[in-house]
Amino acid sequence: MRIVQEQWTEVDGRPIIAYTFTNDNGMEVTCLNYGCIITKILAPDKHGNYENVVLAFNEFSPYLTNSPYFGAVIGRVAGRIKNASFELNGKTYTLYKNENGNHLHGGKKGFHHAIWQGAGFSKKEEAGVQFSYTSVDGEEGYPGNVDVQITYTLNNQNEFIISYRATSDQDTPLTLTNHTYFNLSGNLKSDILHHRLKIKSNQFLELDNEFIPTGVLLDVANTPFDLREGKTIKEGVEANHPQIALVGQGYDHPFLLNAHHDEEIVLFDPKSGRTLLVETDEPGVVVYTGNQLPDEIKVNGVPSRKYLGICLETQALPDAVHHPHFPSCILRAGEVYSSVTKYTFRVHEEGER
Ligand code: G6D
Repeated sequence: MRIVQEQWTEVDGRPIIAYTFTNDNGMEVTCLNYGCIITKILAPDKHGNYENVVLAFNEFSPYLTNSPYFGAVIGRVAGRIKNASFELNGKTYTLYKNENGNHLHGGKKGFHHAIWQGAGFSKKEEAGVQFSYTSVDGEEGYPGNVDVQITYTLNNQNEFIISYRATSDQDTPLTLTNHTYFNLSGNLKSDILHHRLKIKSNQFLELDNEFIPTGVLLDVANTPFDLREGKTIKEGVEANHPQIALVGQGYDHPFLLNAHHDEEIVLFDPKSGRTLLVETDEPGVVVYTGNQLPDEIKVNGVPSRKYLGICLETQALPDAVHHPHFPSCILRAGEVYSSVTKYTFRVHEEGER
């Protein structure tokens, strides 16, 4: 296992460092201490070609001003919070309104825009980096001083593991995730429409016209959201269903997982043979098929477009602060938030297990 770090630039006089760790098979991950952003995951195809399978910019500045959260950690709360406010312990908190009067993805200076303290490590069988950040009381309107550690680890089994840990000195909502867009074709040779997605989920959340959960859990059966046997993204996004149409002919929906660390999410690209297995202890996963990817930006030099990447945001359910029947997203003062999501990269022939 190897790790190297290099300074890319400075922001507000603070160094922006890229950490690149490589395993003994040749799989490589690069990430930044800015937003814990993942800029590269080199994974093999069925011919042993290592290519980048994530959407990223090939320079730093767009991450400051114009990124659809490429590769970034999201927090304090991933997803939307209706009316950018919530009540906790009898007090009403007002958050930064960054979308239609609602709060999205941690607000204006969410965790994706924070500069984290990084500490790289390399052992015989694994290498990675631990990022740390303190979100101070009142940041973006949230209560409590929250200490967060996020550890990225790559091992020799081609597993990339993200471990999240946080504590707070006051009760506060906390829903962390990673917003990487995957495209298993390799170096963006194609979009994701022919990727197959399989998810062990019997229910998904109905969204309103601001893409916020209504609180209704819908059964997936007989809908394009039934991914239990796997579907191509094309089959799903072209389906005639009001919830697919609502978000711009795609998925942008939270699924409630009925399995954990049990091959619950599988993304497969038949052409390259790449398979991504995502396993998590989080209650849900938001599947976003890049329906709103802007046309005016370039991604690794390739013009951005709809369906160029898919996000699999393992997390608590969005707007849980307003839905007591959702799993709670409240981190109690003095308790520990702990979560692990593992991404395993394999190679299969079409139809192979
Ligand atoms: C859009 O609705 C989607 C979000 O789910 C996504 O995270 C964002 O674009 C990047 O707002």
